[in-house]
Amino acid sequence: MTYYFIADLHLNENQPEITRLFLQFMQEKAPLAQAVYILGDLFDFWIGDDEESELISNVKNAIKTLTTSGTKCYFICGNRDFLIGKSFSEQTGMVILPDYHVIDLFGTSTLLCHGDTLCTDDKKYQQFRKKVHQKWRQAIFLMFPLSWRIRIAEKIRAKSKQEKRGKSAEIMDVNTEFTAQIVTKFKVEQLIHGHTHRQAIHNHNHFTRIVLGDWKADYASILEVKKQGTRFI
Ligand code: OKV
Ligand code: MN
Repeated sequence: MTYYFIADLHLNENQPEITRLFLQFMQEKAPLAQAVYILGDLFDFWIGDDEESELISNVKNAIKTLTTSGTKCYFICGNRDFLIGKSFSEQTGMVILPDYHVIDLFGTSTLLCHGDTLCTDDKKYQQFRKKVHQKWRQAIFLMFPLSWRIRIAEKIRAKSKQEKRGKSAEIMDVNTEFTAQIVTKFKVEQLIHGHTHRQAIHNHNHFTRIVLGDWKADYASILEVKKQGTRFI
């Protein structure tokens, strides 16, 4: 019995090597697992399930093939691909989970999340998140034709790139007090998240915090959890 956890692949057309690594993982490693958990930012951006491209269809096919062959695939939305919806889920068999989700890993209660909600020091980002997560705002955005959404998203990304230059490394990391509170609230022994791109296994006083890394052209951050142990492969 094996579980795999990945996050922050940020798949995009300009880095085809990462998509190739993902497809390789989905064909070679994932089918041997009980379940694959994708903890957000599978895609670098997502403006609606109606967008189509070779990249998107290759990824959808890989997930569909996996779920059809019996491996479960779960997804928690990231700060970039939070608009992935029901249609994607139905086309691929990938189950979309809420922002926080507790699972049992061989007797260890484990909280899963993307990780952006833990970065409470980044006030600007939390403000942005609150806005774009409003159901009415999303509904209106999704009513626009695809060509408008592409333009709007490009504008938002350009503006965000500008603002990011002024943010310190500490602001971009999780807030330790808030994270401890969340872990207490959910009464878990372990937390797995991504988002900060700082792959690590932290042994805190009352819980273990596992941070999934981001994917690069020559590096796939994959956490493997077996009864015998937990490690990055
Ligand atoms: C995702 C981030 C761009 C960060 C817009 C309503 C609104 C959704 C949207 C547009 C942008 C996602 C969907 C994207 C994340 C950025 C820039 C910074 C920090 C609206 C609902 F407001 F227009 F009505 N969006 N896209 N950023 O390009 O994928 O996470 S995105
Ligand atoms: Mn993220």
